[in-house]
Amino acid sequence: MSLRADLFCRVVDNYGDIGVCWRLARRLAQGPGWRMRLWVDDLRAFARIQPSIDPTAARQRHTGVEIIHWQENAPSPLPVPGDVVIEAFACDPPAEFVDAMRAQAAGPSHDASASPVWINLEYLSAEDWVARFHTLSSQRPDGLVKYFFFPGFTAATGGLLREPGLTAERDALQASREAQNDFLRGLGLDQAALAAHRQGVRVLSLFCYPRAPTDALAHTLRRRSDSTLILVPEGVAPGLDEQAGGALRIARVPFVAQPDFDRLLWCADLNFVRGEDSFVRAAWAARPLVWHIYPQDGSAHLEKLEAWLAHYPAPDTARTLARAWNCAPRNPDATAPGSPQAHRLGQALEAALAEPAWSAWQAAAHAWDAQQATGPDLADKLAIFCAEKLKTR
Ligand code: TRH
Repeated sequence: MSLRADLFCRVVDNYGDIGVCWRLARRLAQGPGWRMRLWVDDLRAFARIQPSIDPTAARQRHTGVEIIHWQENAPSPLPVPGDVVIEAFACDPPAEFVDAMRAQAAGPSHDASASPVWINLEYLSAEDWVARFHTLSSQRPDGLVKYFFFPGFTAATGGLLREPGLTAERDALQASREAQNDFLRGLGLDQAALAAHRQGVRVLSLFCYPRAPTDALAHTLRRRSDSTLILVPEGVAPGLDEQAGGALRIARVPFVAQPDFDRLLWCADLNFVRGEDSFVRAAWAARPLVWHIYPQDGSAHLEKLEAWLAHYPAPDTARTLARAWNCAPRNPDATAPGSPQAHRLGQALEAALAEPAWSAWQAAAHAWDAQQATGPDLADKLAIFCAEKLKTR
C-alpha cells in the first residue's frame, strides 16, 4: 500500500531541522514508497543543503517528494491531509490543516481513528528515558491522537535514518584513494591539498558551532611531527584559515548536497561534527568522530553528551577529547592558545591520536557502525508503526 504522508518542518536555526526532514522524506519515498509532501517554512536554509531547491517556489518536486513552502497563509485549496502526518520536533502543523484532520475524523463515523496517524518526531537523544516515551500517545481535547516517535541508538527506540545501500557505497569510496581524490577535486581542492591527500596525510573534517575551540585545535595540529589536512565548509570557523602553517593545511569546501556531504565525511580519518544529522552521518562513516553538541541553556546538553558517551564504545581518550571540545565557555579568549582550556584540548587530542589509542578508536568506530547497521532504520520502523495503526482504522 502506497501511503500518502505530510511532513512538516519548521527551521528553528541552522540546517539540522531541514537536514533530518529532507533525509526522512526521501527515505520514506524511496524505501516504503510513500507519496511524500514536505512542508518547509524556510526554503533558503533548504537550498543551502540542496542547492537545486528554488527558494522562491510555492510548490516544487524533487527526488520524488512534493515540496510546499509553508507560509503564514495556508495554500488554497488546502491539500487533503495524507494517511500519515509527521510534525518534526513539535513544530505544530497549521491550524487549518489540523482542522482538516479533525474533519476527517468527524466524517460519517465520527471516529477519531479515521483521521491520519499523527506522529511527532522528536530530537535525537541517547538518554535512558527515551525508550520509555517512544511511541507513547497523547490524546488532545479535540479527540485527535498524537504519537511520539523518538530516534535513538537502541532497539527500544525509533532507531536512526540509514539508507539500505549506504555501507556498500561508503566502503567502495573508502577503498579507493583515487576515487576520493577525484571527489575532493570536484569540491575545488587545490593541487597542493590534493597531493597531500594522495600522500596519505591525516584528513579531518570540521563542522562545529562558533564556540568550538578551533584555534586550539589548529595550534596543536600545526606543531605535530605528522601532517594534517582540515576540510572545513565555507562559513564554518571563520578565521581558521589564518591558523594554517607548519604541519597543518586547511582547505575550504563549499556547502554541498547531503549525499556529497556524506562522501566528504567518508574521506576523512576523523570527523568533527555537530547538531543531530551530521553527527549520525559521521557515525555512518565508520571512522572516529568528535561531536559538538547543540548548546542548551543551563548546560543541559552536557548531560546529553554524557548519555551518548556512555553508549559510544570508544577508548577513554576519545571521551576526554569530546568533553574538552564541548567545554568551551562563551568567551573566545578562554580557549585561545595558551589558555588552560586550550592546553586541555591539546593534551586530549594528542592522547587520542597516539597509538594504541588511535587504532582502538578506529576499530571501535568501525564496530559501532556495523552494530548500528543491523536491524531496521528509523524510516522502516516508522513505516511499520504507522501501517499497524492504520490497520485498526
Ligand atoms: O546545522 P545544525 O547545527 O542543525 C541543528 C539545528 O541547529 C537545530 O535547530 C538543532 O535542533 C539541531 O541541530 C540539533 O547541525 P546538523 O544537525 O548536523 O545539520 C546540518 C545539516 O546540514 C545536515 O543535514 C548535513 C547538512 N549539510 C549538507 O548537506 N552539506 C554541507 O555541506 C554541510 C556542511 C552540511
